[in-house]
Amino acid sequence: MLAEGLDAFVVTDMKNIYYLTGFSGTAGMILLTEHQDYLLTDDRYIDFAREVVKDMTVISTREPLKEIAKLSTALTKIAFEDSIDFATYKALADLLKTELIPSSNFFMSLRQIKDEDEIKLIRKACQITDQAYSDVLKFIEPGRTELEVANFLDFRMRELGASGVSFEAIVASGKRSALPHGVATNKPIDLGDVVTIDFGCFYQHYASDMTRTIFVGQVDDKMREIYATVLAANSALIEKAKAGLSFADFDKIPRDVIASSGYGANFTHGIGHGFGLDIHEPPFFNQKMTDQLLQENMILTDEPGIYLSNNGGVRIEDDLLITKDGCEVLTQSPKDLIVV
Ligand SMILES: [Mn+2]
Repeated sequence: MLAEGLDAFVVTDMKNIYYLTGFSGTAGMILLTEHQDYLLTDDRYIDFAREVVKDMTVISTREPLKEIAKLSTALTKIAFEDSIDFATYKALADLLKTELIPSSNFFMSLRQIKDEDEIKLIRKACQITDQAYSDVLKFIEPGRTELEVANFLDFRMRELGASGVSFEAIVASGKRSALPHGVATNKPIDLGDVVTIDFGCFYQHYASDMTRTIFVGQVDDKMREIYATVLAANSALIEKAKAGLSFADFDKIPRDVIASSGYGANFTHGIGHGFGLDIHEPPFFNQKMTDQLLQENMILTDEPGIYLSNNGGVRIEDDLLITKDGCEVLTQSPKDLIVV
């Protein structure tokens, strides 16, 4: 903050507040200043806040913005997170009457690099995801609906220690698998369907995110070819990902594999993303990002896909921990073509 010339920072994103303090209520704000930091929350959370937040002054209030205005009267350059809604911004501007500096990624840039404890929790979230996937393979059969499969995964991951899903599970069967984000519906899975399953959990606040594509009863040659291409793209990135690789190459390496097989136009989304406390966090990737480099202890998804509206789609997604010399694949579920 000093380096950026800031007197104070108003933190409103609950994930950032958790990251800074370990406080995980649904309401709270933080005011950071040079000599003292404040966590403002209301009576519902005050005991919990006092228990977990030892290095900030914890204040109970139902009007945190007014409190922040009182605490920062002598300060002039106050940053705020530009993700706040307009009403909050307007109230803040009216109360503070000073220079407000919008900030996009101040804390997110810290969150991109995971520490040892965070890696442990994400590793565990991935293990739960792997186990639930292994179990759901025995559950999937013709006649089960996509929603039943999604609910099975949700319940199973909670049984294994997850606090919930990290996002609404995608279970897309038959031609619906060509929808990259086909959230589960009441459609029954049919014999001969391809089924794309993209899901994950939160374990002690940290996410996992995995996709596997399987086949029910049979698989035709076209889908076999597509599957092999997507798997080759996923594997090519695992082979090359390491600290120092450019963001541009992170996208280019797997995308080239798919393009050289003639399906470039059918890979319609980004190659991957960071995740942690949020299921989608920076970094994101494109081929213009030649001067940004992977760093040790980033955790990134590797999720190439090919989608053909008349046949169906295939996506394979793993979670990679970037290391000095390579990467560790945190999701360990098998990727051989599976027909259940
Ligand atoms: Mn993902």
